[in-house]
Amino acid sequence: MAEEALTASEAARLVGVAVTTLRTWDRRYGLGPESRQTGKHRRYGPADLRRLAEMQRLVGQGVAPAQAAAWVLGRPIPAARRDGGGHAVAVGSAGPAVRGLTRAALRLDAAELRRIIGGALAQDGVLATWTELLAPALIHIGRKHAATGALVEVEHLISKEISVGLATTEWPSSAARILLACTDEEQHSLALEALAAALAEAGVATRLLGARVPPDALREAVRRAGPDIVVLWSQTRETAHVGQLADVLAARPAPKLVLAGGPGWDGVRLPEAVRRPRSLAEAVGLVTGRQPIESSPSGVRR
Ligand code: B12
Repeated sequence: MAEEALTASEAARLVGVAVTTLRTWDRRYGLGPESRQTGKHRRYGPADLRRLAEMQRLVGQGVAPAQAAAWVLGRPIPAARRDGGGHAVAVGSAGPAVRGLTRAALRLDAAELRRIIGGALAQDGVLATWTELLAPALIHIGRKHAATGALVEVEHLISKEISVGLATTEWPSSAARILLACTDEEQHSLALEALAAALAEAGVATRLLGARVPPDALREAVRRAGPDIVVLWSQTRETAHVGQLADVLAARPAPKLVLAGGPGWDGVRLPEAVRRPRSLAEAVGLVTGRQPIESSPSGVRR
């Protein structure tokens, strides 16, 4: 990116849009040069060019220009018309840390993602970082993806960086009596990775099998490891395989506690003995037995 200030047509050429588009973005969304020179032609500096390049990338991915401009300028995102409204990403009203992380993800800035995630984990610990920073950013990006069909590469990059950050938590030396697994074909493993890291931070070791654990493999892992506690994660209805919960409950010796985590289990009739934590804090509390935890009764869950 050029360091010297550029004219509108030079900036348009560099970013790869028509100069009329640049002027429209300025007039409609206030995406003009930040420092305005009175009496002279307005010049675009490096920060302006970076914003324009981000705007161009988002629009190129199918994000509505008004929404893209709001992302770039850090303003509340207007509701998208294309998704029927109401699914806009309200990143502008999120905390500055969530905004910073989300923006770094949108720019595909891996180094910044690693810096922010590593710094937050070191400073605030896993529980607070996941609950207040990582989960909100993921949910924002997920909504944006649902509204536009774009940003799959953004989801992949932030997921990878979150995994890397969570995996660097120090591992306890105690024997692992807890088994964490996603259900068959369930690729959403991050919440379980957060649980493993939060438990490690609390001094509790786990065996984390991760994504897509088929029924045979889960049965075998339970048979061989004989865990006291099993947590099965399902993110979507399609992967809420109640049979896998039944398999775990049928193991001998049976685990003392079986948890079903994730929104996939919502509205699904679960075996009576299964507990249903609703947050990372609740799951940590149930597993460690260290916090007074209120968990919903079993049966059909909402
Ligand atoms: C990252 C991501 C991915 C990554 C996953 C990487 C990884 N290693 O995990 C990748 C790119 C692989 C992926 C793939 C897919 N994804 Co995806 N993904 C997401 C995203 C952005 C975040 C997922 C996540 O980690 N969520 C965890 C937390 C942050 O969210 P949550 O579970 O809703 O949190 C609530 C509770 O669970 C609780 N909570 C939060 N944390 C914790 C922790 C614990 C321990 C507990 C107990 C509770 C708890 O609090 C929250 C509020 O109630 C979501 C968006 C979203 N809203 O989640 C989409 C999302 C889940 N994905 C979606 C889809 C459709 C897919 C795909 C099918 C896309 C495709 N067409 O290929 C595939 C494959 C899915 C499969 N078969 O498993 C949809 C699901 C829609 C649905 N309900 O059916 C979502 C919601 C995006 C969307 N809005 O469309 N995805």
